[in-house]
Amino acid sequence: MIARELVTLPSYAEEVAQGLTTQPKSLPCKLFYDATGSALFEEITRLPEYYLTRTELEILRERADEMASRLGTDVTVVELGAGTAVKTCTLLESLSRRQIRVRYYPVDISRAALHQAKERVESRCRQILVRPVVADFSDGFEFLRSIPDKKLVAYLGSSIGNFDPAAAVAMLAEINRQMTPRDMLLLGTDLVKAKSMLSAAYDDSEGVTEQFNKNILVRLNRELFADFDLESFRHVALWNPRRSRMEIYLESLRTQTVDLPLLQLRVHFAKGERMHTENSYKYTVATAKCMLERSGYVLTHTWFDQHKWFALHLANVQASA
Ligand code: AVJ
Repeated sequence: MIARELVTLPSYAEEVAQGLTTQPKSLPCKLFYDATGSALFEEITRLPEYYLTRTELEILRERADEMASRLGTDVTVVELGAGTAVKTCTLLESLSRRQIRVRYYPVDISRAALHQAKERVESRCRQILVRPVVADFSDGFEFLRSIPDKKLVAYLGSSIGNFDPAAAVAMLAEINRQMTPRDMLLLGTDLVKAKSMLSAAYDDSEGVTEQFNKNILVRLNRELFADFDLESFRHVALWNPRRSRMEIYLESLRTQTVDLPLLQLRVHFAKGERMHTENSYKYTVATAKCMLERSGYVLTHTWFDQHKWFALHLANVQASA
């Protein structure tokens, strides 16, 4: 027996209850990123099949000088979801060759990641001022207003891919409202490509993505005292061409009932029933351009890697009528 009144429910409890009692069942993908999940994602980024991180880094490295010259001088870089700032370093170095002082504001919810970001950038580049910002995007982007200078707001890694088109536009528009007319946006999007390559990226041969997906269940077992049997679910990654997205599920291998005592919930799963855990949208230049225009930006340039697997889009703020 668990003394319910002694346990504080995690903030996501209501969302989980919602997702498990709605058909088809789903869990919010933000639950992936506890300490274990963040480490597993880091591992994913190093997998041979997961081309995204490596490819984006390659574009940033090879085109850093060109990007810097398009940004002009006196630009301050604000990176949303910066993590440990592995990718932005080369761009910052290019900028610091062109201007006297470069300010870099890595923004993340993880204080620990930001600490590493500061150490990394400062050790590589002494003339860069690092000002970490701890912020949760669900609280909005008002902090952008308090950052002076001309800003480049970078949102990399195909993180935008987790949002449905309407939510992506809403978020980019919300960022746009906090920007000044001379600010710019650098957006990383994964691109539509052969299904076989997409499937491999989200269902790797070492099973790291499966572990990453199932870590949600491990977390609910630990934090909500749920009794998900990990062996009774399998990882499924499907390409949905109509909606241009990879869909990630946990599929029940048998008829089963899962108990979530803290939510006072018993959830029934049919054999073969799929619980949705994540979408990862893939763009074309046309669909990315459309998304940017609907959110108040003008696309000015897109950089690709040699295979056109990934894209980095530079956009200006639309002049208001
Ligand atoms: C962190 C959202 C960019 O969609 O590729 C990787 C997450 N999920 N493998 C992605 C993820 C499964 C990743 N993003």
